[in-house]
Amino acid sequence: MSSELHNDRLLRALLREPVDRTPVWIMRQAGRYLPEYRELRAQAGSFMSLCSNPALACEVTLQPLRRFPLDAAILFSDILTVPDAMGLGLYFEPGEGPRFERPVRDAAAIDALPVPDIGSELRYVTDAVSLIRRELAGQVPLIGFSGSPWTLATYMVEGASSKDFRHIKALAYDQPEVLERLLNKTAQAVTAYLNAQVEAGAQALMIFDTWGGALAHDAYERFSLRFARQIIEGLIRERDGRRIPVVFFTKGGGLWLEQIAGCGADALGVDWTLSLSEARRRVGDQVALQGNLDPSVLYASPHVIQAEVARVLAEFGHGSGHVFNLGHGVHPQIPPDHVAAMIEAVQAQSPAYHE
Ligand code: 1CP
Repeated sequence: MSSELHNDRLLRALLREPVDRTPVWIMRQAGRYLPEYRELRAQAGSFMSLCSNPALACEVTLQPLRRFPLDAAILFSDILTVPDAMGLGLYFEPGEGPRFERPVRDAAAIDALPVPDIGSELRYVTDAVSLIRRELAGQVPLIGFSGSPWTLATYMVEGASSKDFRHIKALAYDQPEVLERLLNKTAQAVTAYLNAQVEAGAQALMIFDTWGGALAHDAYERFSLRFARQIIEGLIRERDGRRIPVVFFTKGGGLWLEQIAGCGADALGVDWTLSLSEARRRVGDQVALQGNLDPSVLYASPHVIQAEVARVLAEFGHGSGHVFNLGHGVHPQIPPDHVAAMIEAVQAQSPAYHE
């Protein structure tokens, strides 16, 4: 595999090295807002049949790159493949989102869970990573990812998406050591999974802690951040002479930013609830920042989108260390033209911040 990378803006910005303009990619850039994705998914029959077939996962990964001049590809997969490989039985109820056949709610179920053998159970993911790398041919870097142990555990214990997290919170308060055993096992699986993605060709890694912001103050350190730190310590950080940057994203974690900045990641994802100027002031030179346009801005008209892009770029200000992104995933109802307007605005406006 040729290791030459023609566009390394993403990797450079994540390491706070100089760039000519701010790199941009979009969380959930491959997915339901794209008609070509909806068509392929209808043909494949289900979301999991896309994920588990490396050729289809590769095709879906590349779809947004054919439309937009993005600075990164992100593996098309899902965070819930890891608990699926631990035997929980992932399935998708049409229109309802992910579900597990066998949620784990007590010590006996948690202690019986295996740490999966990534090489066999998640071979379809690492095969997709190798194939995508080959097809990208150095056009842009490929981001691999996983969920954080806490975020994965919310689905593993609740058995589905949740608004109140009642089962996992009850477990956290009644039997914290049992929950810690689950998080520890999941952290081991996630570490092996991310390293397997690096070995297959992933050039940057992102850990999604989508539900970290649902935790109470001290509980965030105990049940989320600590395990993120443990994972990051165990990751392969260099490959083919290049550093593999790690992004850690706790949605709703703005209150704890200083604390999160010490987790060992090169960059932090930031949602739209705080300004990048404040975020930058609070983390200093410790980490780069990725974000943080409110995804709902993309419902507005292109001239408003341009103005909001201008605002986010100005909030970060001059110098490297910013990767432009939304503050969370793109919504399925967004017109692709509006995504194009956002990317064009970043390309047109950001060089001024790197002179
Ligand atoms: O076609 C469909 O109906 C499936 C929708 C879908 C898609 C497109 C799901 C089910 N997952 C994905 C892909 C996906 N999931 C990616 C692809 C790469 C990209 O282009 O960004 C990524 C990175 C994820 C990660 C993911 N899955 C997260 C963390 C990031 C985030 O958005 O917060 C979470 C929480 C999930 C769980 C999940 N999987 C799918 C859905 C609809 C959900 C969210 C359910 C919920 O809100 O609880």
